[in-house]
Amino acid sequence: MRTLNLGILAHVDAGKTSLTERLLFAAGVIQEIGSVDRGDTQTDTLALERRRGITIKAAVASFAVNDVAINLIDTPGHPDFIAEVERVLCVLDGAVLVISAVEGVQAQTRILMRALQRLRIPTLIFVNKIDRRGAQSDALLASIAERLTPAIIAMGEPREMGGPAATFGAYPATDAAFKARLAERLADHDAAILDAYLDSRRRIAYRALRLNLARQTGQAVVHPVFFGSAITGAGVEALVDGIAELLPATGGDADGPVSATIFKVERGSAGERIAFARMFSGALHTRDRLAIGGRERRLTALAVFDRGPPVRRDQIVAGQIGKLWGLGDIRIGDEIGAPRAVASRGHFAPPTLETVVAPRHAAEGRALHVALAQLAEQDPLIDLRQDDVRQEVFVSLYGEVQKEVIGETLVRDFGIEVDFRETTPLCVERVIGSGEALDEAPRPFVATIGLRIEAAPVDSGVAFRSAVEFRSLPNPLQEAVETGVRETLLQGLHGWPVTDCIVTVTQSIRLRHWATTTAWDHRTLAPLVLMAALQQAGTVVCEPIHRFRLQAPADTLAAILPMLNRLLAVPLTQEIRVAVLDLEGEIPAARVHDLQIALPSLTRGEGVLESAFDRYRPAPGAPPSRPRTDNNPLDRREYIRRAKR
Ligand SMILES: Nc1nc2c(ncn2[C@@H]2O[C@H](COP(=O)(O)OP(=O)(O)OP(=O)(O)O)[C@@H](O)[C@H]2O)c(=O)[nH]1
Ligand SMILES: [Mg+2]
Repeated sequence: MRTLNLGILAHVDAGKTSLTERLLFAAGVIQEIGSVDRGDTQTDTLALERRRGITIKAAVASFAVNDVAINLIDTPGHPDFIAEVERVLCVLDGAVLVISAVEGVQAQTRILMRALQRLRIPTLIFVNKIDRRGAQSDALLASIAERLTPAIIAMGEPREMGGPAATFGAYPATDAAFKARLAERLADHDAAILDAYLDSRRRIAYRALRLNLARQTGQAVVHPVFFGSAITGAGVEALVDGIAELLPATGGDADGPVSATIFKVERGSAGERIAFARMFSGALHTRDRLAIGGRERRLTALAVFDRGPPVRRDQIVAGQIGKLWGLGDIRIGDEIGAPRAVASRGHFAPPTLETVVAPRHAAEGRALHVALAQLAEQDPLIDLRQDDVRQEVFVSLYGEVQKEVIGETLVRDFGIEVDFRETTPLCVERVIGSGEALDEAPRPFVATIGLRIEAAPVDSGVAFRSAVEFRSLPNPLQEAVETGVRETLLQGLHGWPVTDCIVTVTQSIRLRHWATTTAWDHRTLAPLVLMAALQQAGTVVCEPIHRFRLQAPADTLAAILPMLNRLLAVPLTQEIRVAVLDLEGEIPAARVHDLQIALPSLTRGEGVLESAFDRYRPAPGAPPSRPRTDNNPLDRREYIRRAKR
């Protein structure tokens, strides 16, 4: 049996969880349709999800169509939980991007589509909520073509939109106009179809076009569009047929070398760690011994998703998704067996906010740390930073909703009440020019290191190179220098992560006491040299900026503008259409929440705000700084004193 691992992605509230429920019902996996509003769906199972009516964690459910086993992965749409989507992307064979027929293309829709395209994930588009008043079809198709991708083909059209009787009619094979549109679309990426299309004497068989459509959809160069309603079920059957016909199910090589990726980790009722794995090749069996991250682990139990909830099995094979027990401290992103060439990280912007978490009862400091570490293992982007001097824990964040969820989880799952300090932006430091420094075996180090740091293009990250001969800097010592360099770059001249730069080892001299030279000397000296080079180069602190879109009654503009001004937001374009204001602009990430809170009273409760990270921009005024939590390589004497301890 072939398998299709299918992600359901969309802007918040577009109807992913409702659609997942519908698909499971249509396939006969569930006998009754659960509802997000009642809190009894298959995939929103956490108490917090049910109470808030939003998805927080990605969840898997499975069904079968013909000979294809489909694992649906329902993902959260709220931008605060984008990290969940990030991890899922690397295990998908295909995706359904859901768009609300009423709200249309939204901020997150664009961000998701960009990621899907970058990764070439075959994607169908499902326009949901055609039963709701204000639902659109032609205008929406035009907007999808303009704002997402022109490479779309509507597979049918909605009828009686805007009410419960709305249906979807797929274009039949006999529809000449559809056939012509299909041929034209496919001709963009297929020379044979282009030739036939241009030659009016030749006719292309409809079946050949459909096969070609499946091929091009599988290559992610064309995106078929369906319409329907997750609530009434309209169009869902056509979508299921489309999924089975047009998205590429994989067999995978069950006899090949083992290759699997962990995309989710949760804790079982007894506190045991359970890893969700997607098998790309080979097979795993219970009691197998696996090497993970240099350590041997024994797989004690496994369960495979198979037409419904996961079932205990002895083996999991290529293509499948399953739950694995017994793998110790396994983490999200870990790979079992042969590593895959695809980078599995960094499709979306990193968190741009940070807050301090403090236990309400001082005695729970230790317990809080353990609890947060456990949350961080389920969510690698909850980046913990411990300030030993002030005894504080910093947590990086996407937004206020995520902060609330962390707070509620700590109470519910760990019984720890916490307070959050004010949320502050997570800035970055960009290198301005270039700088170079050399330290020749300063006491107490038995090592000589020269380093150069220079600016690199935006978004290129940190590159580390060596310009010295292998003989004077053998691998273990080079790795020690690199570790020291990378750790130092987490807190630059002003305490923020330094990004987009190239660090080069320019000197490393063999000393007389070579034999005693250790990795410790290299690792510990490197930060001092790097900071000296960085001071020479200089950095500029950049703050995260969001792009926002605000829709509100036109007559509220006069109330909105002063508020934008106060929050340092800059309107870029504004348009008024039929008494509705549509305003786009930029706003510092740390102010988005204030705007969200102020909006209802400014707009009689009718304002709608969407925002998404756009870029980092130099912070105005004196550069903001962040207290250091490392040994402070900017203070040489103090650093050496602490390092020696
Ligand atoms: N009228 C109508 N309402 C819908 C439809 N699909 C979903 N809804 C409603 O829209 C709201 C959001 O639905 P969800 O299924 O939770 O949306 P979601 O995309 O999973 O939301 P997140 O996971 O939080 O991003 C709920 O109140 C649903 O009842 C639809 O086709 N028609
Ligand atoms: Mg949902």
